[in-house]
Amino acid sequence: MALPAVLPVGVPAALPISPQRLDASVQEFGRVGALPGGGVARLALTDADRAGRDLLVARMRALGLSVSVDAIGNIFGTRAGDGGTQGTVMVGSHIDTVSTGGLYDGTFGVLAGLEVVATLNDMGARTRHPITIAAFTNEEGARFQPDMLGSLVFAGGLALDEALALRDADGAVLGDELRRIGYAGQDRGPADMTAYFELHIEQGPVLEREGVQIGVVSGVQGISWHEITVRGRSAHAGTTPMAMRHDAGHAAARIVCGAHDMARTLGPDQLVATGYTRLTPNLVNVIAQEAVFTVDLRNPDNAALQQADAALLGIAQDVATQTGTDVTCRTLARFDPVAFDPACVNAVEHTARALGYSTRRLHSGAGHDAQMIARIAPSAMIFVPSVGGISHNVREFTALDDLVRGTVVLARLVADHAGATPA
Ligand code: HGY
Ligand code: MN
Ligand code: MN
Repeated sequence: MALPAVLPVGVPAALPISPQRLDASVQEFGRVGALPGGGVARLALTDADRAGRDLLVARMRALGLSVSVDAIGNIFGTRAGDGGTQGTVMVGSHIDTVSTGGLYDGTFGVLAGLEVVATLNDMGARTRHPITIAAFTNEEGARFQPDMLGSLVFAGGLALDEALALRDADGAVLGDELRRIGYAGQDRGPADMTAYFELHIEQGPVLEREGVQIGVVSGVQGISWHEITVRGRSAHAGTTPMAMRHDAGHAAARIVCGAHDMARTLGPDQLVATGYTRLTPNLVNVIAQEAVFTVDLRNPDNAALQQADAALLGIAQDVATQTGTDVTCRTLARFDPVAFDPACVNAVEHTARALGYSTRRLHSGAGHDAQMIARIAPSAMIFVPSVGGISHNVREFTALDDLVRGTVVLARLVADHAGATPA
């Protein structure tokens, strides 16, 4: 969509969002699931997540939004348009966090949406199309896999009953947890969307390193999560000759090192990480009988990512043979790279530049709900800098000025695409 050359009279280029109100929102949500040393832990569908959801619903209602919750627990707050329910402009992100979360990952995009609506309300502005703020369930995938679960189900990429049957590491069932916290909804989210814009912190070092104010996100790289289980044989660490050992802990370590060596051969775009490792019986003097661990592979090039997937499975098999263990691999998530809608990406870039902000295009290293919504609506993302490129860490930080700039860009995009007019 081309942006209006002439702004409607009474709708300023930079909508007057309130930095104080935005900062207060961020600090308020930072107290929900707050960790003693700073940061937050609101793992999906825990009591802390419920508290965040309850606060969000209350804030949406206070802004006069109509709130709906769908069957996977996605929350939608909608500001009606004059022209009926067609052509909704949706913004949003997620409010669940990893267990070492910061104040901004996901939550900032949802709170910026609230700030845009609050500003339009202050202005008495009307819009031709509805505006919906979305908070999607279990974006992080830290407790239930895959990640971006709520937006994936909303976009039709995963059957609801399959999602509801997912279990966490302790065996808790997603559907039971959703009912337990009171967010197993009956509603449906917006059916007809003009565009989806997600404002998010970059979570990497690029914008800060280059001194750029706004990231124009062209797309999201491919993601491949593997859970590998190695079965060996527990034995005494002091009496068992090395040649007789079937050491699952040793095999797991060799697979992880093999994965890192393999990634290096595929070039700097191939990323690899091991997030969790569980050994059984996990005792200092017992050779591990079982190791369960994850390997997170990412690459903007899908062919290279497929090559990495295949290579990882080969490494696991070879190590199993060499260590006399058994290995099985389970895919926890596999998403191809996604390119965002060119017109929406151009609108982000044009708007940010028209507002006088410096920009640069980049793809996202992290997964986001936008990559799922892109399946059903023209979508794009706006990044603001992360200090030190740190995220998924309680030290995550983005300066208020940067939060404000991102929110002003979001507000302009919403005003233009929803057809804002003064009272
Ligand atoms: O894993 C990711 O990239 C996202 O934080 N869920
Ligand atoms: Mn996020
Ligand atoms: Mn995250």
